[in-house]
Amino acid sequence: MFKGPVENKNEAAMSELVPEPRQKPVVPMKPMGINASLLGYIGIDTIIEQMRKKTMKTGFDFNIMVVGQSGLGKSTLVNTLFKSQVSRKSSGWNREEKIPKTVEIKAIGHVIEEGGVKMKLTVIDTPGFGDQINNENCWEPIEKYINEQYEKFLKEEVNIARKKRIPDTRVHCCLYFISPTGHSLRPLDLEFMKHLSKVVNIIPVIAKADTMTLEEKTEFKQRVRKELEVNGIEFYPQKEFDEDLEDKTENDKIRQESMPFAVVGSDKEYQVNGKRVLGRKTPWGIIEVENLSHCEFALLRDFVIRTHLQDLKEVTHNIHYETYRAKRLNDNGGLPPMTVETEENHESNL
Ligand SMILES: Nc1nc2c(ncn2[C@@H]2O[C@H](COP(=O)(O)OP(=O)(O)O)[C@@H](O)[C@H]2O)c(=O)[nH]1
Ligand SMILES: [Mg+2]
Repeated sequence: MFKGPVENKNEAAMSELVPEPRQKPVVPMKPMGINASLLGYIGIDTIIEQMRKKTMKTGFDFNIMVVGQSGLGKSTLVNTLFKSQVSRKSSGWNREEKIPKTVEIKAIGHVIEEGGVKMKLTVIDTPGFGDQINNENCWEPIEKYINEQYEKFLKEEVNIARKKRIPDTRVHCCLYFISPTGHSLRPLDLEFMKHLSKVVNIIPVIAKADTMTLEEKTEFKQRVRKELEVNGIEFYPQKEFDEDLEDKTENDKIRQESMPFAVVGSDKEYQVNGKRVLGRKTPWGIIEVENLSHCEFALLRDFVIRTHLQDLKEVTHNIHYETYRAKRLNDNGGLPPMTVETEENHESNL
């Protein structure tokens, strides 16, 4: 049934490929009849499969930074997120340096593989943030780190013999941990998010949500959203980057209801109704971290990994990195920073 007309049509199209000179460019004729969809088939949809194969081969980088005061459960949450011991806690260098004196930034990379797709996940921990008596400007070392990654990428990009695939160390997402006080955000929180929301995708989370009652949690979430709005702080997903109505509808819901995700973290498993679940054991029972009626961890995980991972990467590249790049090239009189080798050189060259 299908074959005959298709072949005929192809022949017809072929004969048209030998046009008389100076005629209009050959446009495939409008297919007619029942096999219209087959006739017009070009194969553009196979790009999805091609992209999938490429991604499976090369894998991709995804870099998450966690920021917040010590003891808010950053390391625990990161472990929970990937159900593997990926953060600082696991590498055993937590013992001696209980509270580092200054903000240290540590990046630990792990390759995670699922369904044949490789993801090189790097978690950047910032122990020591906000732990000092005077926390003025404590966002600075973090901003510096983020900018250094943009600079690295930029240098690779403007290299004459540039790598086919530039290693991406740029921070795609910064989880900012808010203390579950039930009061308001602290000046430190506002300062950090105010400065950093311009250079990185910030996702605010309320830490240790199990320490609040349901009413306290709802109220605190509302208050945090209000305070962020009053202070003009834009968190991810930023309104201005919604691409279409579908994005807007989906993201509005996240912005107005889910944010900031009130999470509970744990890397311990318990037996609940015959199933092993990640949870926290308390005298009153087990808090299941992946149970939506217990906390919003699963929402956060789905948001970062399942629905917005690619978008986080794109906003980082198209907005934050682009802003950095334009500024750097401008400062450099329109020239790419090619001769610049180190950070010190770069400063003296400017
Ligand atoms: N109640 C409660 N405790 C938590 C939670 N997450 C972590 N903790 C505990 O808080 C302490 C500090 O956690 P850690 O992940 O090391 O915090 P970090 O300093 O921010 O990395 C540990 O004793 C954790 O077991 C949570 O969601 N709820
Ligand atoms: Mg930690």
